[in-house]
Amino acid sequence: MTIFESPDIAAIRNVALVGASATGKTTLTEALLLRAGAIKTAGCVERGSTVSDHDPLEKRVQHSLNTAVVNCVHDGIRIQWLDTPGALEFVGQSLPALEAVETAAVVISATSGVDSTAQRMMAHAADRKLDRMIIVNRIDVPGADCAAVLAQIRDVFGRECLPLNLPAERGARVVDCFFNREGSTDFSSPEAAHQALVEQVVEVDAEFVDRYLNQGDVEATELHGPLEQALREGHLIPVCFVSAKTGAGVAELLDVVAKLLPNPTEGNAPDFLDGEGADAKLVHATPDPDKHVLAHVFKVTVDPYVGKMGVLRVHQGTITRDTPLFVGDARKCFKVGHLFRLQGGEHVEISRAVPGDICAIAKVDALHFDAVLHDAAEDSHIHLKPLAFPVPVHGVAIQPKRHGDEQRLWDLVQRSVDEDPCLRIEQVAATHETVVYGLGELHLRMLLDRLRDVHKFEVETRPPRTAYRETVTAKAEGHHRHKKQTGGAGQFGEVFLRVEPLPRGAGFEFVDIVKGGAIPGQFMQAVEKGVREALAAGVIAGYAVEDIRVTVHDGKSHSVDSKDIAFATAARKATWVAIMEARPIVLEPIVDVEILAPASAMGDITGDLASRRGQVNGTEAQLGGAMIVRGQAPAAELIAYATRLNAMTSGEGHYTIAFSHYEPAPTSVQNALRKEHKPVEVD
Ligand SMILES: Nc1nc2c(ncn2[C@@H]2O[C@H](COP(=O)(O)OP(=O)(O)O)[C@@H](O)[C@H]2O)c(=O)[nH]1
Ligand SMILES: [Mg+2]
Repeated sequence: MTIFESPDIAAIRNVALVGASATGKTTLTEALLLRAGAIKTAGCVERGSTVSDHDPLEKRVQHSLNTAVVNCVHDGIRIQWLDTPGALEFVGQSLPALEAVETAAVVISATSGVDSTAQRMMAHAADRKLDRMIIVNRIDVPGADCAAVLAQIRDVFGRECLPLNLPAERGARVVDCFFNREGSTDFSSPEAAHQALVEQVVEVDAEFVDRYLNQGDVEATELHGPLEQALREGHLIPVCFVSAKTGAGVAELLDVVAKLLPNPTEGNAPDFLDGEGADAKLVHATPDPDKHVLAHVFKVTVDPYVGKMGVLRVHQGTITRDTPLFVGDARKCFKVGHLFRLQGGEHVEISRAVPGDICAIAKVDALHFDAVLHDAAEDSHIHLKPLAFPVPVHGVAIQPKRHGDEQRLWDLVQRSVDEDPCLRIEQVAATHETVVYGLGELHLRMLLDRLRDVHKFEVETRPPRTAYRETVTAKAEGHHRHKKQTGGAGQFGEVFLRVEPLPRGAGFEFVDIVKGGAIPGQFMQAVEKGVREALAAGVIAGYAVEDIRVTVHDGKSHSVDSKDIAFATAARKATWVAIMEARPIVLEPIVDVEILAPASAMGDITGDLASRRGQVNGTEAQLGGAMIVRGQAPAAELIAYATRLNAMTSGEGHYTIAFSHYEPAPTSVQNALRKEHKPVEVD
C-alpha cells in the first residue's frame, strides 16, 4: 500500500497530536514519518524543513501555526496524523482537529511535566468523547524525571493513565510493557506496569475479571475487545514515552497506534445535529462506505496557487471525483472534480475517499469551515455541534499604507478569517476603522506578519482596540415618524417600540406585537433591519448594543408613501431614541488570564495584576520551579501585557487570555468612551 491509497476502513487510524507549544509535536511527526519510511531524512523545525511546518510563515517563526495533515503506513495500517499548533491563540486550528479523529494524543514534555494546555486539550478531547492517550516526549534530555512526570500525570488526569512502555537506559530506549514486558527499566518494572494495565482493562468486562482472578493473567492478544472498550469509555488512558530527537520509543509508538488504537468504526463519532434549536436531533454517522455521503470540513486553507481548499473528514459513504455534493442546505450541488490526500504542503490526487479518510477538495468557493458535505436531500439540515471557541477580544485597527488598497487589504484579511474561526474582521461604525480581532498579541502579530512577509502588503496599525459593547439597564419607549415629501413620491413610516434589558450574554431579541395591521406585515422585515442597524452602530459610544429586547407594538402606514426604506429609517431612529432613555451603559470584556512564570516573579505579577483592576483566583506550582497564576482582568488593561510580563520575568514568563464575559465598565472608562464618540443626529 502506498501512503495515498484508501485502504479498508479497519486499516485506518486517525490521531491528532495536541499539547503545548514546543513539547515536540512537529519533531515527533517527523520522527514517525521517518521511522515508517514515508520520508528519507528527518527535517528540523529550526531549519524549516519539516513536512508539517510547510507554510512560509511557520518556517520563519519556527513553530506551527496551522494544523498539518500527514500520512504514513505502518504494518499495513495507514495512519493519518494531525499535527496541531500548541499556543492557545491557535485553538481555532487545534480544536477542529479533534472533530476529525478517533484519538487525541496529548504530548507532554518530560522536562516540564503537565502544563495547562495539556489539561485544556485533555478536557476538550474528553468532551468530544475521543479515545485519549498521553505521549511523554523529550525523555532523552538529561535531568528529565520520567517517574515524577508519570506520577504527576496520574495525579492530574487520574489513575486510568497507565504506561504502555517505560523508559530504559536513562531514556535511550523504551521497554514495551503490554506485549512483551521484558527487560529492566529506569523505574517501576515492565511486569508491574503490565499487571496494572491488564487489571484496568479487564474491569470493563465481568467475564475477563473472572478469568483474570482465576488464571492470574490474560493474553495480551485476547484483550483487544475490552481494551478498545476501555479506551472508548475513557477507562484507560495509555501513556507512551518517546524522544522525537533520538527516535527512542518511536517504533513502539507506531506499534501502539497500529495495534491498539481504534479504527474509524471503533471510535466515538462526533455529534451532528439535524435541525435547529430545541427541535435539533442528535445524529451520528455510520462508517459505512455504501451509505450516502456525510463529511465535514474541519479546515480551510486559501493558497495563492491552488485557491481555496477544504480539508475534510469523511464520516459516511464514499466520495469520488464524480460525486455530486451539497454544502449544507445549498440547493445546488457541485462536482468534486479533484480529490487530494495531503502530506503537509503537498497534495496528491486520489480517486476515492472512504469513511475515516481525511482528504481535500480544491477550488470550491462554497466550502467553509465547519461545512457539512452530503449527497442526499434529507441530510441538508445536518450540521456539526458548534465548537466552544474563545471569543476574540484583542483588536488592532489596520489600514493600508497606500491609499486605494482598502479592498485588497480587506480581501487578504478575509482569507485569514476564513481559515481561522478565532479571527474576526469588522468595520467599526463609530470610528470608520477596519479592526481585526484575535485571541492575543501573538495571534494578531502572525496575521500582520503574513500580510507583510507573504503578501508583501504594507499596513499601518493603530493601538489595539477593545471590543466594548453597549447595553441598556432600564425599560423605555421610543417613537419616530419618518415623513418626506419631495416632488413626486413621498416616504412615510411610523414606529412605536419599547426596549428592555436581557440577561448578560442573551444577545438580541426582536418581538413584533403590532395589532390590526398598524404596520403592514410586509414592512416588518424592514423594521427589524432598521432596529438591527441602530444596534450595530451603537448609541452612546459607537459599540454594538447587546442583551436587549426590542418590542415593536404600534405604528402607522400610508397607502401610497409607505416603503421599506421609510420603515427602516423610522425603526432605526425610534430604537435610538428608546435606548437613550433606557439608561444605556458601556460593557467591557473581561478575560481569563493565565500566567506561567518563575516562582520568584510571583509577587510582582500578582501586584501588577491588581493594579490593572485584575483579580487572582489561584496559583499552582509546576514541576521545575515555575508557577501558574490564574485570574481575571479587563481585556483593555492587558493591552501590551507581553512587554510588561517580559520585564517582570526577564523574558521567562508566558501568558494566555481567553474571553470570559462582559461587565459594566467603570464610570471613568464609560465617560472617556462617550466623550470620544460623536453621536448620530436624530431629526
Ligand atoms: N532534546 C529534545 N528536543 C526535542 C525533542 N522533541 C522536540 N525537541 C525540540 O524542541 C523544540 C520544539 O519542537 P517542535 O517539534 O517545534 O514542538 P511543537 O511546538 O510541539 O511542534 C525544537 O527545537 C525541537 O528540536 C526531544 O525529544 N528531545
Ligand atoms: Mg509544531
